[in-house]
Amino acid sequence: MYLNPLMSAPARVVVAAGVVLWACGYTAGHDLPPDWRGGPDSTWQHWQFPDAGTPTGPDEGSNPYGDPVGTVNGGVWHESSSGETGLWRLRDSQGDNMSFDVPNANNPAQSKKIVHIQITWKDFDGFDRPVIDFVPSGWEFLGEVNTEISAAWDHWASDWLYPSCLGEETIVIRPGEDDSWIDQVVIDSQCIPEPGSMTVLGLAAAGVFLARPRRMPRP
Ligand SMILES: [Ca+2]
Ligand SMILES: [Ca+2]
Repeated sequence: MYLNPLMSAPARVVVAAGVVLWACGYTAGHDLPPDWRGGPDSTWQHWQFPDAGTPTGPDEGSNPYGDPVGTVNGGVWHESSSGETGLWRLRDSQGDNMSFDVPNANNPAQSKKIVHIQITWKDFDGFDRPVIDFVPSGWEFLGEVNTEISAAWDHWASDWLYPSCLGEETIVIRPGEDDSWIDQVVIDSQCIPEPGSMTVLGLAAAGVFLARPRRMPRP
């Protein structure tokens, strides 16, 4: 369930309680949130593809900065496969892909953006792990972890860094060399201070401190 920031406070509490109860059963292997989820200037959104319509809004998540939008361009939807439900097959031969527009905090004090992307994909003969592209480009790949969920399905988490705090980015998922089957996509984002600027501020503060107590002794 996606929490609308404009929802009344009591309604948000009721919906949030329901999400917590439901999420307890779901998080095993499928949603492994980064430890900064819920922190300042962060968003998260979870698409599960429960029906054949293009997904638009996420199925759950929280984004105070706007409405995230998912779009499937081409693709073939399947109700279930090898124990997972609601899947998109992205065909390499047809140029299928899915894209996700994620609004973010527009906070000039924060100078970098980190994005954590989780994709559950079918690791099976004839299928490939999908590929991630960004609009705009220029993202630095930080690292990844791929975990087996079952004989057919894997969970792939990757982290990416952008050198400024963008107000919105688009994440494009397309097939690898063969077709890719996608069960779910979870995107977390956070604007963070640039470590370099923190260092400069820290050094400046130290300089003030060191410069202050110098006083010539009186003759
Ligand atoms: Ca699904
Ligand atoms: Ca596998």
